[in-house]
Amino acid sequence: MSHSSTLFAEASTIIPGGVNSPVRACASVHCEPLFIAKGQGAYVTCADGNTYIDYVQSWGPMILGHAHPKVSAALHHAVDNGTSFGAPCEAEVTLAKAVLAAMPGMDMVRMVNSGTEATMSALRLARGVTKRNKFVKFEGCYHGHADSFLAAAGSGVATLSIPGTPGVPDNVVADTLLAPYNDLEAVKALFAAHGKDIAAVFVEPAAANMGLVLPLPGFLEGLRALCDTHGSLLVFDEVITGFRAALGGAQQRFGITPDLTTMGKIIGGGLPVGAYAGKRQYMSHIAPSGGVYQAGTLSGNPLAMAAGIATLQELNKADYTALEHKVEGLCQELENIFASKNMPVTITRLASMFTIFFGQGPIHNFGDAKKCSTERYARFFKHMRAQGIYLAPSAFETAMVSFVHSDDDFKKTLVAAASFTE
Ligand code: KE4
Repeated sequence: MSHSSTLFAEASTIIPGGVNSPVRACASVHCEPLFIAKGQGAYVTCADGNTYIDYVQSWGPMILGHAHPKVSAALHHAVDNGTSFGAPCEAEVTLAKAVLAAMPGMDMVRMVNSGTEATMSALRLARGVTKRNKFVKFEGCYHGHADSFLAAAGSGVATLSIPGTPGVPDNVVADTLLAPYNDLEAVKALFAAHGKDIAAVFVEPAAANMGLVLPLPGFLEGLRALCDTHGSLLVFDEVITGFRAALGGAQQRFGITPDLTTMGKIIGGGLPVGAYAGKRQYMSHIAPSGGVYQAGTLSGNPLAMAAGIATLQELNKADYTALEHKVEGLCQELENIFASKNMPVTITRLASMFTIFFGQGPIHNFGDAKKCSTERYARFFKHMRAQGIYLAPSAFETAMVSFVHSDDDFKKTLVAAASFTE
């Protein structure tokens, strides 16, 4: 029995499902999870000492690769000064400035401890500012596990086919209005029916939790216009795309400025950090400057701030264009491999993110994504893991490439994919 299996058996008796986050359990790909002992650069090593090329990257944060020397050094320095003060510290100002410098459409930012906290708080703020309760989200998008967002959610909710709302009262999701991603007419209909009651439209500007689904031309622009017309706030959930789609996130890449932005993952450099940011006219409503309450014992934690600062310092020097070209080449080679097998595959890509859908495209929304074969993805996942390639254990997630994945890593990935037969 492998050490990972032993650990999983023990974990399963004392941690629900043996994991601290459902999608890690590998249920949808019909295998046990690896327990990871170490990450280094583009690689992770499991408890049994086997090393894998890592395309999960902790679901996004590790864009610099694991244990980046600058991030590790910053943490080593910070930890010797104490781990938490419950009082403001300079590092919070430094990271806030770094985030706002990259996203000039935002005036203020509040640090929290997860993406869930960021979106939950942004929704409360939008409701407090507009004095409206309803909001729009898109089927297959995932904005964390706060009650209001668990309707037709993506990521682990989709992966495990969990009915959207066990434990969430119907009246809570009654204010959650749903539309298919990329369907502007559906959003117009919601505004026609509820316009004066809609506080916000929440959108992943590139949806990465139903697999990677890109916005069609005009979709984001249309949401911006509808929000302007109806006095609703446009909220870009950039927990994944922030500092990934571009240094300034999807809002920089697509040239659309939302009213609020939620972030996480990369800005913590692998430590627990989330954030929500926006124009001063909205953020000034947040306590203690305003009446919309939100708080957190460990918000702005000095260790997490140190990791985030070091990460963003490196990203400000990084060549996003070069990384994008490398990933474009990898995806083109993957398409060629599957075409040579006459295997119907659609690969979506944005910057250093990609998803391999086992089905015919185009993939424009959650319905399209669900038509693809999750069982063939499960077989592909297991095949690749056996070849030393660690992909997301779900067809409804997105592969991530770091700045330290090498051409040799890509070659090994392509060789492994080429030997996949079923
Ligand atoms: P967290 O609460 O997990 O830090 O962030 C929630 C969240 C919010 N918004 C978006 C766009 C997100 O993708 C996420 C979380 N992403 C998933 C992976 N797609 C987290 C992985 C997990 O649940 O274990």
